[in-house]
Amino acid sequence: MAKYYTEPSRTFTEYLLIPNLSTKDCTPDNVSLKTPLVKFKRGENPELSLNIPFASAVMQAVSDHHMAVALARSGGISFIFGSQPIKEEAEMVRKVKAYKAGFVISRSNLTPEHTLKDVLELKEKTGHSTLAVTGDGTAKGKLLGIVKGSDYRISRDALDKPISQFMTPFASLIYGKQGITLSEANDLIWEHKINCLPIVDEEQNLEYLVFRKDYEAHKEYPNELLDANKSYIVGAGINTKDYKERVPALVDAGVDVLVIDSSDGYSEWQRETIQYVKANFNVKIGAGNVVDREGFLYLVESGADFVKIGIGGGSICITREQKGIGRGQASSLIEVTEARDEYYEQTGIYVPICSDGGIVHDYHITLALAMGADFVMMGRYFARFDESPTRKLKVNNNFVKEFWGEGSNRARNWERYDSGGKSGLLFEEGVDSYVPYAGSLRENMEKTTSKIKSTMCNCGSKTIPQLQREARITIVSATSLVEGGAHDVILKESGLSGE
Ligand code: MZP
Repeated sequence: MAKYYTEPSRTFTEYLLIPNLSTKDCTPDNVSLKTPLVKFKRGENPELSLNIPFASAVMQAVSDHHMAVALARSGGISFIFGSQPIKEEAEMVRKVKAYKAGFVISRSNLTPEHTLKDVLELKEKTGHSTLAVTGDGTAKGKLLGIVKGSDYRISRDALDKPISQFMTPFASLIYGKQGITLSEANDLIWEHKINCLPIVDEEQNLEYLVFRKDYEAHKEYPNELLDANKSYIVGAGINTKDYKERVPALVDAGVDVLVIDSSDGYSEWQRETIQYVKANFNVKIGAGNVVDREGFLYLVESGADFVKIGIGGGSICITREQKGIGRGQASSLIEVTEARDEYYEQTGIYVPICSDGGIVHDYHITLALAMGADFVMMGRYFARFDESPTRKLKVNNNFVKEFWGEGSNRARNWERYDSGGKSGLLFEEGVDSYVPYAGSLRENMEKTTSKIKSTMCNCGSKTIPQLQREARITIVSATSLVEGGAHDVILKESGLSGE
């Protein structure tokens, strides 16, 4: 006979947090959202942590290199989508790792033989008023000079005047040497009252440009998630089919952490993939998705560095309708957390849990953390922002962004849903949709994190581990759900509400 669960499968909306005593020092400014990304032994620190508990979903419509830079800047991590050719995924990872906060690869370059006309044309095309002059006209060529607006006078200089006659030559330039830190570069910028500092290597080849205005912007991101070389931390999705080719390419591109992206991770294919990666590479790997203790322990014993929880709860997901498998996200999380905590108790190894999918309201994130998740993965949430890779359109007079599931015909990510046998998507498990456009990632995340911190203060918690230990959570009855929103009043329009 089949096993029957006595408890129904529940979602976040069915729960609420009950406040604990808020001590006077428990203010949002004192709350830390730092959280482990990969497993660690009791008493040790995880090798990778997040500064905020946010990961963007392994989806074509969400996580490319632009999203990865924007999210790492704010302290979270993106997992670049794996449903693309290996070379292209590796290239996206490489772009994130090459992106140095405040150090930009020069995008407007000419040679000394080019003319003032070329300068004006390039300036018009790119909008850049500072141009690098290199031996071969490339971004990494030997730096021979810089051209800025004050080096020429359009009214006096002939358009065919060669750059060599009016550029500021290398001998007169203030420059930084390879390896200089951003704050040292900034000191030079201030000391010499310049707006742009070129950085060169030992052979005088141009590495980067540092701009005064970028440094100011950089200072506004105190939570940046950086590696030891000051590059942004980035993750990437893999599957259990082509991992022997995909993983070496991603590791070569500098990926920090991998995740096996699958709608059902409780499989021998995941075990084989994890074991292959562990045996051949020194890179962290998460696995999933699972929704129960058995699935969790199977992946942990296979060597997973973190485990992703959730089947069928994603906003674009129709797996439950199509196949009748899945579980309410809250129920999954509660059971897996119990298994994780027991495992920690017995072995001294803490395995972070990622709650993936089904976050609709900001408070769901706090609930997920209180229920034991160490971080959440979101698709819909991030798809709404400027930084997501999809088109912004106007539909019925409202701005929207495109958002489609990995199991939709549009993404054709059959590896994520494959259960062995013949390849190909025989039926869809996801939809193609729009989400309301919401503006910039940064502004939205500031609002969301301030809500999380505020709720944590209500719960008397200054850290996520404390919230996980001390939160008190209640189920809400169907009737009291009504009481949760505004009710029995006639609402006026308010610019202050909304997620
Ligand atoms: P959400 O944050 O949009 O609710 O959910 C995002 C999650 O849904 C992803 O991280 C992934 O686990 C899952 N997903 C992605 N595509 C599909 C699909 O096409 C899907 N069914 O379920």
